[in-house]
Amino acid sequence: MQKPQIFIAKPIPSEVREYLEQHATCTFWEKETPVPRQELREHVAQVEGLLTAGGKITSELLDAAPKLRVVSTMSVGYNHFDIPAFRKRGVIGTHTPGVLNDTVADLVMAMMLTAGRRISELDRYVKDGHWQRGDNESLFGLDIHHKILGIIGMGGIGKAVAKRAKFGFDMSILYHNRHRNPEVEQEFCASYCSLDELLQQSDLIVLMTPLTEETRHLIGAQQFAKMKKTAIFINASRGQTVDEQALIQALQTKQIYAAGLDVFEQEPVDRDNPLLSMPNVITLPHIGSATETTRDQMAMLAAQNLIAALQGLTPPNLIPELRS
Ligand code: 8YV
Repeated sequence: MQKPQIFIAKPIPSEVREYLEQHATCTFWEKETPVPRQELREHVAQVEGLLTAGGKITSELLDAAPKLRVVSTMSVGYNHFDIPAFRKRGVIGTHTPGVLNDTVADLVMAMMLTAGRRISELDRYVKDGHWQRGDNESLFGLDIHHKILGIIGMGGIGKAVAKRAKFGFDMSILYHNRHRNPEVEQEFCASYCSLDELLQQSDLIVLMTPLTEETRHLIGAQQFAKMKKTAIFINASRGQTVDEQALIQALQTKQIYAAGLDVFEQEPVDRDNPLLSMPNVITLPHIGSATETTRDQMAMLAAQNLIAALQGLTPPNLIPELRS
């Protein structure tokens, strides 16, 4: 049987390369910079399978790809896929849930601690030579242990955060989700509540919901107004789930205490974005899953999804909205 042609739009580890080469005729994009749009269009026009990571897969791109049967993204989020266009053309879409949960949850905990104990601000303070005898009280932060944590979006990553918070930091867990989850209620003594209740009662708020039309700007001025003045707000989902102007205002007017952000409405973030000059805001370049081990696992899973689908099997991680 002839091997299918595939295009891999992102550098991948050698074991994943070898795996793909066993099953397909591969064209690899070797550069770290994203494939320019026109080149991507030319490549997808030739292939049955595409392995990607974040560039938009639009209906216009699918139109340029008459042979394309499968698009596999090396990410859990798939908001860069035009799902109705996939459905209309019968193109299979897959993603990589699960393998990144612990790595992203670790980063969420790091952001909570960094924001609460002002770690990046005070690291700068020492390095810039401002530390003086007797200035200790002005350096106080907030505890995170024993606090109330509100998790918005209780999927795999939300659960990994709840586990750390409950068993590592003895926090009480509130959560808000599309569906109630009796398992997490039992495992982490988590309480399900409305979004408003969660915002009002939580000391730490972690936004982990996928980006959809329903969750775009889920957190805006009204929601920040409900939070405690001592609240720490963490976003490790997608920048567009938050109205960034409202977040900036909430921080400028001290409506909330601090924020930890791994994602922004525009990425890379504009250099004049006011968030970058706020000492109580942690700004990270979308590195939730960015460890070598986890990215390797994501690449392998994306490759396995792609090959399974091309072989006519049900891929392990079909995008939920594309399941028949
Ligand atoms: C990265 C992510 O954007 O998995 C996701 O949805 O946001 C991140 O892990 C992505 O995997 C980059 O390759």
